[in-house]
Amino acid sequence: TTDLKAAFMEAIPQEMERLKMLKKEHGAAVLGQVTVEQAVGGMRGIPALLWETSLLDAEEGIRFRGYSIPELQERLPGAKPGGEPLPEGMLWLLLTGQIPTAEQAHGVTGMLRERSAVPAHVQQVLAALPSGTHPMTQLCTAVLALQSGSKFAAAYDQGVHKSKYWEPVYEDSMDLIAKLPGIAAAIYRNTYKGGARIEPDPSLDWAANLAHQMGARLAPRSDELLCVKIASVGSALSDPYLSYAAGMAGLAGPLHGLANQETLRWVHGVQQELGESPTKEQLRDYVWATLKGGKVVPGFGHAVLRKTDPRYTCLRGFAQRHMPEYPLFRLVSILYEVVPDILMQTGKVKNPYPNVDAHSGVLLQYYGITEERFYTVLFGVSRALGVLSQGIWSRTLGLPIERPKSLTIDAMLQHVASN
Ligand code: FCX
Repeated sequence: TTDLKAAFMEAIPQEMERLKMLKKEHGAAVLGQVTVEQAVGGMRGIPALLWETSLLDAEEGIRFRGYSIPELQERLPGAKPGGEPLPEGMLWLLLTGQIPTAEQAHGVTGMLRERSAVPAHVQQVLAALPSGTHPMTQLCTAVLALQSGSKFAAAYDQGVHKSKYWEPVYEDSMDLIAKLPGIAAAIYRNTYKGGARIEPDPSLDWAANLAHQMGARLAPRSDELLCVKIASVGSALSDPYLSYAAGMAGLAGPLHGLANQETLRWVHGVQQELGESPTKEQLRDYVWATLKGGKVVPGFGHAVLRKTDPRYTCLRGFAQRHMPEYPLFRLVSILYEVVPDILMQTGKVKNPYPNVDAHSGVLLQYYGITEERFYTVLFGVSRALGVLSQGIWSRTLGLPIERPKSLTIDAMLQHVASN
């Protein structure tokens, strides 16, 4: 079948059986212990959540349904033959666990196109926001404005049986994914191009239409760039709109989702102070000055990874293929040689290597998307494929409300004393 919903429905019985077996045969098994350091350290590394669409290993990097990023670049159908993977193919894989054929990926393109119109009231809400509103705030606002159309919220009000939750959650998720390019483009046009809208082009796929509606198709490869970028929360029965908006708000911190803008600002600071091609010595001094100023070097480090982020390597490969002489790319390459040693010398940075944010802005700048405060919206659009796919599975499998336990310091001290 080229129908994603039918393929998903085919995958449900086996996945439900696997979960039932896991709970029945291993429900009492211990996954690990939790230390005080983890509890006060951001719950780092505590195995406490079922998440099927991706798995992040500190050494191995990220795998989506078992495939590494290079494997996906090889196996997933391209926007163009031999080109970067179509995000629609990624969505098919994340939801069904199967690598799609080109026909199946194009079937998703058509299905999303039918759902892609952004309601007028959402455009009006965006236009009413004060100029200067951060693009990520605009994205959350637009998604919440869409929530009035949630099919899950309506079905729940009408008393839908819990075994049927998955269907309106699926519909909401596809409706939302389909509308994100139009919403992101409206935010970009309102914020940076005076609001003049560009209508979607029905001949284009999901990511190409994002570039088209942004007016960012300055170079033939900018669609492919968005493909490569895009292809990387609802237990309380919040519908997909509320859940996704909550996740995006949580993402929008400078240490995480906004790190891509922070990195570009920092690199522009290097260029302003040291010119286009600083020496390694000058860069070392600049990095130490950043650290002595009590600031982090954006684009380096990671809460889980303990090696160079495979997303960085993927974007670096794209740059080497398409913009090897671009000064900003060459500067980022030299930083890759200089920064890790310094971070290692601090003795406290657990992962001194670059993450995706050290490279994402370079490519966007090259293709003329120079407004770094918009970058996190592109991350938000890409993350929708994974988080909404998992959200559909969580409701399908009937996973209960998530509630990790919190303790006071006294309660921790009592717990330690009694063990
Ligand atoms: N520059 C300077 N100091 C850094 C650092 C960096 N790039 N990365 C970590 N450190 C510091 C931490 O600030 C902490 O210092 P402290 O003890 O004085 O508070 C110490 O090293 C130990 O932190 P560590 O355990 O290595 O890292 P955390 O898990 O606490 O934090 C992030 C991980 C990603 C938040 C951290 O590496 C950082 O701030 N990086 C810069 C921002 C960035 O690039 N974020 C993107 C993350 C990632 F790409 C993603 O969002 O997917």
